[in-house]
Amino acid sequence: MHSELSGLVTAIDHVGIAVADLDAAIEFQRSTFGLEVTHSEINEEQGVHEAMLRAPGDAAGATQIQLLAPLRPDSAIAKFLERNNPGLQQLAFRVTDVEAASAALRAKGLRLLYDSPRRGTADSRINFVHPKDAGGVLVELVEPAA
Ligand code: MC0
Repeated sequence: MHSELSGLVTAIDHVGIAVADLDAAIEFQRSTFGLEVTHSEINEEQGVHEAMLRAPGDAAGATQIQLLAPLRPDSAIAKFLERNNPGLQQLAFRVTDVEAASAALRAKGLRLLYDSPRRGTADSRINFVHPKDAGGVLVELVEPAA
């Protein structure tokens, strides 16, 4: 098992924005910045209806914007909207091995929100670093599906 993060973080995968109305937010990003939807899904466990968007010049969608709308009032996104209104909710790093990255961060004394990875966008495996241990930023670790 890796004891340090070196080499595990490969990119900024996405930045997540909490929104109240997903369709309106997609239309805003399209008409204002030219972003295109590449994927959308409902993640029941996370309580979100989400869309991933890429810049037209980023054919591979290397770094995406994730729009997150709440499915239910007790979800993390509903709570965020209540407290902060719409805005940046998370920064997601792409990692090669979410378990190894989580272990390396735990070893540094950071709190990971889950004991073991959960299902994220498009069958990725995810975990989160508590925002209070990451400079006030909710950091997600994403290991894309193979
Ligand atoms: C809360 N805090 C944040 C924050 N959420 N700070 C920065 N960014 C955020 N997003 C702050 C609060 O203001 C508070 O600060 C402190 O953290 C602790 O707040 P809390 O009341 O104890 O905790 P909650 O209930 O607000 O929960 C925060 C927590 C929760 C991060 C634990 O949102 C969570 O479990 N998030 C992980 C899951 C998630 O976000 N799912 C939605 C995206 P003060 O100073 O007032 O103490 S799903 C997703 O992302 C998937 C689909 C994917 O990408 O694949």
